[in-house]
Amino acid sequence: MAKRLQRIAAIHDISGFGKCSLTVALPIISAAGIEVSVLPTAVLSTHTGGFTGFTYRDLTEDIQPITDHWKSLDICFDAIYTGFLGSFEQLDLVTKFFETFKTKDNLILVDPVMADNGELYAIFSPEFALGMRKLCEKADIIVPNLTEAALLTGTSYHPGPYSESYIEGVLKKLSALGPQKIVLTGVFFDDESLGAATYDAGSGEIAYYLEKRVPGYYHGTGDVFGSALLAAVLNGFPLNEAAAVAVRFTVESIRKTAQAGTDIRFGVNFEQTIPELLKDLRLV
Ligand code: PXL
Repeated sequence: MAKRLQRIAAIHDISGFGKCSLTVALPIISAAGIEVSVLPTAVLSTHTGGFTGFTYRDLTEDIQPITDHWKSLDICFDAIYTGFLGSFEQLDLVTKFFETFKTKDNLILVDPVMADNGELYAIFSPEFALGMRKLCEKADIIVPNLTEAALLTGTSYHPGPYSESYIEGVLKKLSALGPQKIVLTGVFFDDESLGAATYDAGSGEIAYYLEKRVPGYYHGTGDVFGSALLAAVLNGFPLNEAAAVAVRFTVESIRKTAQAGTDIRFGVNFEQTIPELLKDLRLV
């Protein structure tokens, strides 16, 4: 009998315009040969980063019925990938989802989307970070940026440049929360480059992968990164190599966007970079 496709559950919002969360996770992970079941937590007209007047249809009420229906169908997932979650109630419901679908063989990847550049996103209260920390405790892999890492570990945020000893301290504090594998984004040691650091608590290995920095702040890049990372992990890449694939994909998508001169709120040109991602993943 043919082996079934690997399958993940992606639990994020749908921001109709602006390329982030599900409109990024679904195409990237599907292109990498992995089936994506989507559990939308909210429908927005745009993401909340830099737009005003966006609509926000909360779907909290649907999360448990969707969980129950999927369970009744005996569906299983090779990974569960969560991103932007809008409330404490959603954090609790996603915890229940983990309890329902976690097995000894699958993995939970939590991207604790809540902050960047030293600041919480406007819609979150400081207490939300504590709830997100609890969710991270249940993950196998977490993918915070340095602002989120500070919030999760209850330490103050430093804008960088960083030293290796500082980054290693952050990685170990994050792993002490529970996850075996940490991928920290927004790491840089000088103004020329930018990338990610990884820590595998099982092997004790710490690795860095940096690329030449493209100036400017582009929205949705955390989701582009997280989706490519998960695609690489599920395609058998070790954590440090998966992070390298994700950095290359994200930076190249940003580079294409910078060349096109698009509004930075509109997301990055990941679509045009998918062929390079598939080569990097050795799928073509
Ligand atoms: O890319 C993260 C993200 C996802 N979803 C929504 C957001 C953001 C970041 O601002 O606003 C709705």
